[in-house]
Amino acid sequence: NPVSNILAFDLGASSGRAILGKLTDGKIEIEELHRFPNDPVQVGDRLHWDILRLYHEIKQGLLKAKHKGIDLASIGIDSWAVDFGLLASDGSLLGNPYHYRDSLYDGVMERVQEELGSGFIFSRTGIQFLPFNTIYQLSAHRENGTVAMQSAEQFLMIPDLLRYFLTGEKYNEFSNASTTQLYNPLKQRWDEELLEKLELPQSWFGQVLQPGSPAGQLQPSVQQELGLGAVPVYAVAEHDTASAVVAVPAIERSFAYLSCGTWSLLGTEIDRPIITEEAQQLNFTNEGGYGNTYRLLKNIMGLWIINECRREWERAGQTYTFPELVAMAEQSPAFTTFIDPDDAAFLAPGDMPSRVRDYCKRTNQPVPHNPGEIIRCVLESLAFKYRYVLELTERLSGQSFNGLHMVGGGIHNVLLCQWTSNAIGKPVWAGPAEGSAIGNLAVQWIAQGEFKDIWEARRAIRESFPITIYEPEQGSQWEEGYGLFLSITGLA
Ligand code: LRH
Repeated sequence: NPVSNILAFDLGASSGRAILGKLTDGKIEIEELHRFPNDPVQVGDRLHWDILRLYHEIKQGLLKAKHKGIDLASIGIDSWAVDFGLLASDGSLLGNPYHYRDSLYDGVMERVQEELGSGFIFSRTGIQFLPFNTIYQLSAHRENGTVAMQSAEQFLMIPDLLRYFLTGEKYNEFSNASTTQLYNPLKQRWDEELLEKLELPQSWFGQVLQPGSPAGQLQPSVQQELGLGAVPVYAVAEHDTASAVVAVPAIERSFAYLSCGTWSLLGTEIDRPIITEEAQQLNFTNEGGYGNTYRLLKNIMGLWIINECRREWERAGQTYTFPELVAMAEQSPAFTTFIDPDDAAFLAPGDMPSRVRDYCKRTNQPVPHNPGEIIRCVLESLAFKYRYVLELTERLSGQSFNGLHMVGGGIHNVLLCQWTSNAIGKPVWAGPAEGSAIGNLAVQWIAQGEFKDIWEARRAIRESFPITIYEPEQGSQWEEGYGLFLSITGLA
C-alpha cells in the first residue's frame, strides 16, 4: 500500500499545531510539523481571538509540509467549540471573533433562559447550559446592537471560517454546530423556532456538513501564494472534543472517556441523544459526533485553573513550569482543602490563586497559601470531580464502566492520571496525548476509504500509540476524601 500523508490542524484555546499523519499498512505515525501559541488579545474591555494570525499559522503549517517534500492527500481543521465569525455580503469577515470568556456574555444566559424557558431550549437542542454557548453570545451581540450583527449575512464557526479562508466555500459542520445550542439533533437542522424567538435570521446559518464530508480544495489564490496544488480539504469532526473522542482507543461499544486539556470533558459516546428532564437537571450535554453519535458529557473546568494560576504567579515575577508545580503539589499535605472546579468564580481569566483562597474562606476551610498547597487543592478537586461526573454518566446512560480512557495533553500530568484512578477506584487508560489531532486524521482516512469505519480506526490508534495504565493505589483515604469533597462543595 502506498503511504497516505495528510495534515491535521488542531487549534486549542492556548496553542495550535499542524500534525502530519502517515498511514502505512494500517499503522499510524504522527509528526508535529508546526506548533504556535494562540494568545487571546484584550482590546479595551473586549477579549478577541487573533483569527488572522491563526490563519497565517495554518499557512505556515502547509508550507512546512511543502518544504519537507510531502505530497498531501488532504487536510482538516478542528478547534475549540462555540466561537464564531460573521461575514458581510461581500464575504469579508466582520471583526475579530470574540473569546468565549469575554465578560460581554456575563448574565446573558440567565436572561435568555428566563425569556424562552430552559425546558424549551434543552428539549430542542439537548445541550448543557454554559454561559458562553453561541446562543448566548449571539444574544449578547444582539442586545448590544454590535455593528457586526447589523451587517452580517453568514455565520461561520472558527474551523468553518479558517476552512473558508482556504477554500472560498462556506459550510457549517455538524459536531461544532451542535455546541451552539441552536441546532436540533432530532430534526437534524438548525432549530428554526429557536432562531426566530431570538430574532436571528435563518439565512445566516448555512448547510451543515457531516464530519468526513469533502469541503472543497485550496482555492487558486492560496495555491498560488503557497506554491501548492489543489489540496482537498475535509470537514472533519471540527469540534476538538469530537475529534478527541474519535481517537479514544476503546474496544467495546460502551466506554467512558475524559478528554483532558484546557477543559476536562468527561462522558460517554451514545447513538441517540438523551434529552430528558433528568439530563437537563444534571446539566448534561449531547454534542454531535462522528457518524451520528453523540457525546453525553459534562464540561469540567480542567487545567485552565492551573494555567491561570501560573499566569498570575508569572505576572508577580514567579515563573514555575508545570512539572515544578505538580512536584510542589505532591509534597503538600493531602485532603486539606477542596474547591468545586466548576464554580462560576473560576470561569473568567484573572487572579486564580486569590479566587481559590476566597472559595476556601467562604466555605470555612483552611486557606491554602503557597503554590504547592493551591495546586494540590485544585488537582485533588479535579480528580474528585471526575469521579462525580463519571458516576452521573453511569446513572444517566444506564451503563457501568470498568475504567476510564484519558486522552489529550493533560495525560502528561502523571500525578493527575494516578489521582484520577485513585479517586474513581478503577483503572485509567491514558493515551493518546494528541487525541484531537489523531481523531482529525482518522476521520479524513475513513472518508478516503483507508479505514472501513470508526472501529477500524480506533483499533489502528490502539495499535499505533502507547497507552499507560494506572491502577488505583491501595488505601481508603481517597474514599474518605471524596466524602469530604462532596460535603464541602455541596455536591452531596
Ligand atoms: C475544548 C472545548 C470544549 C468546549 C470549550 C469551549 O477545547 O472545545 O469542548 O466546551 O472548548
